[in-house]
This record gives sequence, C-alpha cells and structure tokens, in this order.
Amino acid sequence: MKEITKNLSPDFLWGSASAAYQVEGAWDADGKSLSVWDKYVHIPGTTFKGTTGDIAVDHYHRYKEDVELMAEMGLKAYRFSVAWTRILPQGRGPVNEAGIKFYSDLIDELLAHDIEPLITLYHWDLPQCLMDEYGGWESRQIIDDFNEYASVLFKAFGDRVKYWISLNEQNVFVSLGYQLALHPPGVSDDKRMYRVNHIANLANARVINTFHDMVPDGKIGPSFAYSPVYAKDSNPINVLAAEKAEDLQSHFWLDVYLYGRYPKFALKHLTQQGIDLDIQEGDLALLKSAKPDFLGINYYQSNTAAYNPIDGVGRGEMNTTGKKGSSGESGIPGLYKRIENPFVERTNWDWEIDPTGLSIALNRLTSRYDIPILITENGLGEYDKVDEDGKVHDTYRIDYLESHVAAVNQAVENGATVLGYCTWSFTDLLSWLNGYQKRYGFVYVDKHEVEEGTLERLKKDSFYWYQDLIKVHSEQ
Ligand code: BGP
Repeated sequence: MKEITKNLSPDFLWGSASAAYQVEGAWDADGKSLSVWDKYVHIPGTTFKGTTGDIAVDHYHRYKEDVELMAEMGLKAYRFSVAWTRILPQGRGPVNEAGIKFYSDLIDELLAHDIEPLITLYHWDLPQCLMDEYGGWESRQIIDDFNEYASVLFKAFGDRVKYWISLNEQNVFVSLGYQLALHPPGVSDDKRMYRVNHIANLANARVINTFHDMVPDGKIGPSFAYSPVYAKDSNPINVLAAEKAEDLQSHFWLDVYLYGRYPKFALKHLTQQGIDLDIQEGDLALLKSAKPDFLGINYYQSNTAAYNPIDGVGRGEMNTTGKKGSSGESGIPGLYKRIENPFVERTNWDWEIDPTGLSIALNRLTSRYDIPILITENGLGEYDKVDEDGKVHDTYRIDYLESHVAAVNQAVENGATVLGYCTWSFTDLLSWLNGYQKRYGFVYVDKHEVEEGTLERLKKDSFYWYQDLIKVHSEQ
C-alpha cells in the first residue's frame, strides 16, 4: 500500500462519488419537482427491467447512516450532486427552502466528520418543466437559468464547500441524450446534438465566471468522461484513425474548457457534414474568459480504434444487460471505429479494464493542458453477491481499484498534479440504464430490480481495503 501512494501529497483527497438521481430516491419529497430522469425511466423499454430511481437507495432519508459509514472508513472527501428540482422546483424563481436544508444538513454532517464535500452542480437531472417550456439544453435560456440555480447554491454553500464540479460528463449527456437516444430526451439527431453541446459549453463557462466572483477562495472545474484512444497497430491508417477519434471524442470538449476554442480538425469535419454549431458573436470570448481551476476526470476504460471504411460500422449495440460479449463495434464511417483491445480484460458489461490507461490519460492531459486534475470517478461495475458467511468478497473490485491507484501514483511521479481520487461509488446505487445489478459500491445495499429489498447497508471487503489504504497513506 505504501508503494502505491508514496508520490501522493499528504492532503490528497481520498474520496468517493455519487449523483442525486442515483442515490437519493424521495422523488417527490418536500417540494421537489420532476426531473427529466424521473419522467424518462417510466417510459417502458428505457431502462433495464424498468428500474427507476424513485426510491433508489434512499440516501435522502438515510444520509446520516451513510455519512457515518464514510467516517468509519476514514474517507476524506465525498462528491455528490445537487438535484436542481429540489432547489428550484420551477427551474428558476422561488427557492425551495426544504431543498436547501437537505443539502445544508448533509454538508454539515460531512464537515462534522472531517469529510470535504465536493458538489456537482449538474449530474443530468434537468427540471422537466424547463424541458417542457423551451426544450432544456436546446435553448439559450438555459444559460441564464443554470446560472441562477448555481448562484443560489454558491450563496448558500460557498462558505462551507470549496470544491465544485460544474457539469458532469457533458460529452456523455449530450451524446446519449441527442445522438444515441438512450438518455432523455431520447433524440437521435447530430445537428441538434452539436448545438445543444455548444449551449452547454456556454452555460458551463458562464457558471465558472460567476463562481469566481461569488466564491473567490473556491475551486471549480467540469468533470469529463475521458477514455484515451489507442491505435489498433502501427499501420499509419489506424494511427490516423485513432488521432481523429481522440480529437472528436475528447479534444472537442477539453479544448473548449481549457483553451476556449474548438479543435480545427473536428470543426472542419463537422462543417463537411453540414453541421453548424451556431456560434454567435461573443460566444468565443465567453468560452475563453472562463478558466477552470482543475479538470475533473471520470476514467473507467481506454478505447482502441481502427480505420473504418465509408461503408463500415455506425452505431453499435451497448451492453446494458451484463451479458458479456453482447456489445458490438461502433464508429463513424470514413473515420474510425472502436474495436476490442486483445491486451486487456473486460467486465461483464464489456468495459475494458486498463489501469495503465489511467496513467496514459493523466500524462496526455498534463502535457496538453498542464492543469491540476481531480479524478472524480473511477470504479468497477460488477455483479456482487452476499456469500454464505454473510459477506461480500469483492476481491475483483479491490484488484481494479488498487491497480488504478498505482497508475495515479505513477502518473504523479511522471509529473501530473492530481488533487484527489474519487471512486465510483460509496454505496451501491442505480446504474442509469443497467438497473441495480451492476454494482459499484464499497457498501452493498439490499436493493434489486424486481423485488425491492430492505435497503440495508453491508460493508464489502473493498470497504476495509480502502479504509486501510487511506490509513497507510496518512501515516506516511
Ligand atoms: C458515469 C456517470 C455516473 C455512473 C458511471 C457508471 O458515466 O457519471 O453517473 O453511472 O458512469 O456508469 P454506469 O452506471 O452506466 O455503469
């Protein structure tokens, strides 16, 4: 344990993360309104076996018990998101004091146990009323409304919370929502997706500037789902494909966050496709003016790319059932396709297990952007079961996490600045499209797809492993 944490600073944020919709439940409690997810999951066929977050793991009512477990573990940081619909049930305007109180109490509870709260402003649960009124992210009205919502939080919690995440995985929520039609609003239209994405960039920039005015001693940054892309081999045609994939899948967002501009190749490609981002006067100046204090990275896996001929594969199947091997190749005809990497193992959901990829990610990001990085998510989603001895022996999760921590340590030795590491997740929770059977937590929760379960919490073996890691590091 000592070896794999020796390069990490003494105040390293050993954390764990969650998101409101995936843990809280209490979907209509105390003045909360409906979010797009509250509605979407009730449309038949959208989620695995029709699972919802109506109750989730009931963190709303059990947060004290959960924080108690975090304290027992010795956790240094807890990343959670705020449900916009609890704070501003009409999306803007009147503030719901009961919503403020819930998060204020949670923050106090964390601080009382020396756990640093890290708040995510937006983890995908847009107020449904804003979607109904003007199409949510499709209208520039969202920029003002998101800024108003964020300002309410900065004012209420900025004195106690010093680390903030603006948007969680903008690259995921725009592409799954507007390209793959798998997240709300279930649209499949590239033109709309790229416009939505540009508006989200503007909203992100505006909020970062507001934050710096309102909480000058705090730090803020977006969280990006980053999967470094490898070329299938040294055949130049595959190397070029991999470079294009890296540009269109990552630099297209990261360059905007950190340089305030879109990468040239990607823009040219989109123009050739007849896609217009609708960049208006003042937009680029706004993007350039917003400077994140750190970059949040959610890392789960790497990606391997090969050339994809013009008549090659397009959108592929996603594995949401946990049936290994059920996902298919996918890509952009004429550019690249994602292929299986024969050098790494895969989970039952076909996610590639590649700890070295995390070192590669941190090295690449440090070279290109030279900014402190906060790992806001990393973890393993697997089937867990309670054994005959009443325990959950998740050695596979310990192996996964331990090798990824070692990769962080390695990248820091190579020159990266890493502020902290949040596992996904602390307790088991709802996996958006995969139900409750795909588990990530240190704490098992008795909750299932069909029969509800008791919601009882049970510490897994990985709980004790992380507890030990944090302790050993603090004694160094
Ligand atoms: C990230 C999300 C998380 C979480 C995680 C695991 O993309 O930010 O909210 O869900 O992935 O993904 P999944 O639940 O699909 O396995």
